[in-house]
Order: sequence, then structure tokens, then C-alpha cells
Amino acid sequence: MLETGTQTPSSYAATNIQVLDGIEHVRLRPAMYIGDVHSRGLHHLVYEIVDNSIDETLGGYNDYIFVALNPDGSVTVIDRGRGIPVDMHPEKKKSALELVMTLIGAGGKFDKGAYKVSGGLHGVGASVVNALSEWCEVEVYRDGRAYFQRYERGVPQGDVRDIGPSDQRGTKTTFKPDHLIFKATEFRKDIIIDRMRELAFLNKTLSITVQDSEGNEEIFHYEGGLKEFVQFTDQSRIKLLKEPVYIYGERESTIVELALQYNDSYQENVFSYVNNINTHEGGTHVTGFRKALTRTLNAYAQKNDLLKNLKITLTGDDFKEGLTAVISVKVAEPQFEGQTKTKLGNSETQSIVESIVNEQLAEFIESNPNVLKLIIEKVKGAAMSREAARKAKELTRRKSVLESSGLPGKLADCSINDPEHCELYIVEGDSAGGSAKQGRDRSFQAILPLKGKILNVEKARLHKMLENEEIKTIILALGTSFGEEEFSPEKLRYGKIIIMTDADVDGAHIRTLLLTFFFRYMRSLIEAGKVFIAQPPLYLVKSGKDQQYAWDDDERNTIIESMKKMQKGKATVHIQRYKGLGEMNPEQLWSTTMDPAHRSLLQVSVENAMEADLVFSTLMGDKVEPRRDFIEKNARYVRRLDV
Ligand code: 0RA
Repeated sequence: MLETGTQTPSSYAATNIQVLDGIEHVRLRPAMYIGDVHSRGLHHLVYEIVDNSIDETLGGYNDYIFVALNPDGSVTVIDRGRGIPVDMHPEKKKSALELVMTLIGAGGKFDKGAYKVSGGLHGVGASVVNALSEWCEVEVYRDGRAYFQRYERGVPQGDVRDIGPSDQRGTKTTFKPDHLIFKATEFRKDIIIDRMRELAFLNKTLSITVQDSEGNEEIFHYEGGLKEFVQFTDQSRIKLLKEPVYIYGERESTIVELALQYNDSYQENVFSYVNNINTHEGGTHVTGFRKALTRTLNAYAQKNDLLKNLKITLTGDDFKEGLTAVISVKVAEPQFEGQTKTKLGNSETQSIVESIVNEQLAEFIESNPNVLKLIIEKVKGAAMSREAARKAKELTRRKSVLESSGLPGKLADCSINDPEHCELYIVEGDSAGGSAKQGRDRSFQAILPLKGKILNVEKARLHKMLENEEIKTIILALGTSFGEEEFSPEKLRYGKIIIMTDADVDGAHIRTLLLTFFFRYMRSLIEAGKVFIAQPPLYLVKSGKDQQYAWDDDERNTIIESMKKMQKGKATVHIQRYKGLGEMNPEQLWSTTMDPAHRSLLQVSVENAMEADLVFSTLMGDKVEPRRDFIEKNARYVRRLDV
């Protein structure tokens, strides 16, 4: 375009319009940028800012991140990187800092090195956080000076200012999420800590300090990196190897890091990351790892004559039992695929991972023959039980469980057929089941009473589970079938699966058993938001004809107070504590816990698969000590059991 002296919208004015348009769009459609405006999106703001500091770390310029949850609801993130540049952009006539903070999508304009993350929702940049904040302040420490700029709802409140000398280096960002945008504005320390711990495991040179609003600090720094990650994940399990196997390699600008351990459980836990992003759906890096693991271990087992008495060949699945592994790759241009954009698609990554793991695992085995023996023993056990299960299956068992078209006799099904609108209540005990059957709206609510405790799936192999009556009943009622290949979530007969147990220790245990089952074997139902926990009231407070339900102690006390005030202190208030669902009559159960117009349900979500795995392995595993510790530490939170 020709520049003429009379051209009116100067490039300065043009950037301003661009900025305001950009900010307006982010504020109008926040979900497009950060996923949602609830707790998840809120915490995403912190990750966005921290991601920039992580980029500096990946470039080799930073080894420290400080995250503070401030008492006023704002968050501060500090790093010791190079500091966001502050010099004037020659055309836009604005400080680079201002552009980074206000131009939507400007973050990518700077060369942040080869490992700029470009996946899914990540990497939208500081400008989006800024636009969604009531206010935001940035300080940059560079070249012996400190610089400052403040923004309100994304708009600069003055130019970038030099605020004096500084002997530091780095960037400090403080922002307060806008309550006009966010439905939830309270940060949860545990959620922040989970992610910061994960980042510290994934970047072993990094030290991350998290400070809560009371000033308590926790430092996350793991010199062992992924090795310590695996140890942390397996803390409640009995380990097979003294130390995790650790592999590191670089090829064609791809970095591959991996740690693995075997434990005495039957579950497999593989966590995978690409550029620090959890790839829930796996992808080529995971495929490459599995192929190399199976191939190398198999080859060495043959070579060392460890399979001589085995009449069947080992399959990839046999190597999964009791495996815990974390694989982390750094890829220059990751291609993310899959439903949630968390599956790596780069085909070259598969062969790079495969060859690095093949080579290094071989080297490791050569110098640690005992480790090979231990693993192969375990894998042979898996293979033999697979064979036993296959034979048992052939003997009709599988047919009766999974292919019979009938519904379980105990199920009181609903009358409409549209799964979208149907609900399945899984209820503890026959008496509560009876109340639920009478109280329900039978058009769309089905009731499945459970006898007692279901099997602890954390300690059982697949074919054992199919012998368990309660588990069979649940699978049949759901209609989804079950097992790695057979599970068909699209056949689910209900839109909501609601777990309804007593408000006592046994109830909590049964609920945890059921959640363990769903988490380990039907996780996609949880991920699709289909699993819920019913919330029966804890108290019935009565005074004369007035009666009200309370869901916790605070609510109970408020009700008591208000009843006394109405009736001027003369009232006798009667409080009934519900221990079991069976203490409620069908009408009460309906009106408090099952009626969609009045009930409240907890939706079960897997915020963090690693953390959820830890909870289940601790609560349901073999080791007693960690379980006791865990229960003591978390006793205060049991009311909010969100996985
Ligand atoms: C672009 C270029 C340079 C640094 C950064 C961005 C940077 C951004 C953030 C955000 C948070 N912390 C950060 N640290 C650095 C390098 C400029 C140079 O060459 O010095």
C-alpha cells in the first residue's frame, strides 16, 4: 500500500482500533479463548501466564517461577527470565510490552525459540488474560531498570513507565480476574498446586514456589524429574523395581524423556506430555513407546531364555499390567488431534521415540539383567491370567454377562427410551432402593439397588470382575458392555448415572468403590460428564409445622436461628440427623434428593488424571500407611469428593 501524507488512520490509530476490537471480542466470547468462564477457565488464566515463563525456561533463560494467590483475589506470577521486551515497536509506535499485553495473538509474533507451544486452548497469551481481568499490572526487570504498566479490562492506563533501577531480571504479572466475566472467581490452591507440581516434575531445572493467600509457601523442585514423577504416582503401590527406569534422548530437535516402573497392581498408568501439555488421548509418542517397550523386552527375554516354559506368546497388553510410566516429549511443531485436541499426531515423533527407547532400554537391560527378569516374571503372570480368562470366557461366562440382551432383575427401569433424558440411580441397599423406587418419577428415572459392597477393582484382574454379581449388574444396566475392546459408551442407556449412598462411612466407601470402577474402566463416561453423586440432606429441622432440610452444619444452624427468631425464641426445635437414605420416606427422598427441580447433584470430573489416580491407588490399594495419612489429611474435604 502507498503511504501518503494525507492518509488519516495512522498506523498508531489503526493498532488502537485493532486492540479494542480484539479485547471486545475476547470479553464477548471468553469461552472461545479459555474454554469456559467457570473454575476451569479461571485457573486457565494462571496457566497462560505461567506458560510464558515456562517458555523462557524451555529456552534455557529461566529456572524460577513464583505464583502467589493474593488475599484480594488477584494472582501474581514472577519469573527470572529475560523479561518481556519494552522497546518501541518502530511501526506501531508502542512498547513491545504493551503490544504483548493488548494485541490479541501478539504473543506469537515474538520468536520464543523452537518450543513454542501451540496446542488446543494453550498459548492464547497474556493479552487474553489481561482482557479478562478487572485490572492487571506488569513489571519488567531488564538491563538494570524496572518498567511498569497497568491495564483495566485490557486497556492500558498510561504508557509503559521506567520506574527506576533494578538489579533483577524477569517479569512480574499480577491480575485480578473480572467478576463481570467469571461465574467463579475464587482460585483453589489444590488445583494450582497440582499443575505447578506437574510442571516441576516435567522441567527438572525449574523451581516453582506457590504461596497461598495466608502467606504459606510450598516449593516444587525435583532434580530427578520424571523419575520422581513416577515415584510420586506410585507412592501408594508396592513397587517391583528398586528404581524407575529412566530414558533421555534427543533426535532431530525432538527431546524424549521417559521413566517407568512396574508395581503389583493390574492397572496401567501411562501419563504422556507434549511440550508440558498432558496428552490425555495419547498419540504417536505413546505408540512409539509401547512398541519399543514390547519389542525390546520381548527380544531380550527370548535371548536370555526367560520364556522357555511359556506356551503362549506375549502380547503388548501383557506388558501393560502394573506399568506406571510418564513420557514427555518436546516437539517443535506439534500437531494436536482427537476429540479434545490432546492427541499427538506427528508421525515422525513415533519413530524418534521408538528408536530412542529401543536403544536406551537395550543398553539399560544389558547392564541391569535383574530388572529384565523381574519385569518378565510379572508379564508372564499377566499372560497366563489372560489365557485363563480367555478360556473361562469361552466357557459361556462372557456370553451371559455381556451378550445377554436382558436387563438385570433388580433393575427398576424407566419407561421412556430416550437415553438423553433417562437417569440411573445406583442406590446402596435394598431398603433405600425400595424408597427410591416408590419416590421416583418412573418415566425417566431407573433404580438399581446394590446389595452390599462391590468388588474393589483396584485389586482385581478383569476376569475376576466379571464374576462379581454387583459389577455384572451395573454393566448390564448401563448397556455399554465392558472391557478394552467391547466397551461401547455410545450404547449407554442413560444420560445421567447417579450414585446415591448413605451419608456415613460405609456410604463413602461404596461411593469410592463405584467411582474407582468408573474411573478405571469407563473413564470416558466421567469425562463426558455423565457420572454424578446425589446429595441427600444431612438434617431435618422441625419446629411445629415448619420443617426444613439442611445439607451441612452451617445451614442447619442458620435454620435453627431463623426458626427461633420467627417464633421469638419460644420455639422448640427438633433436629433429625439422617444417617441412611432408608430413614427418609419415599416422598422425602424424592423432594430432597431426586426431584430435578430441587435436588443438587455433584458432577464427577477428572480435573487431573494423575491426581485422581493417586487418590484411588491410595484409597484402594494395598499399602496401609499412605491410606491413613491420606484420610487424615483429607478428612476435612470429604464433603466435596470431586475426583
Ligand atoms: C519475547 C522475547 C523475549 C522474551 C520474552 C518474550 C518473554 C516473555 C515473557 C512472559 C513472561 N515472562 C517472559 N519472559 C520473557 C526475549 C527478548 C530478549 O532478547 O531479551
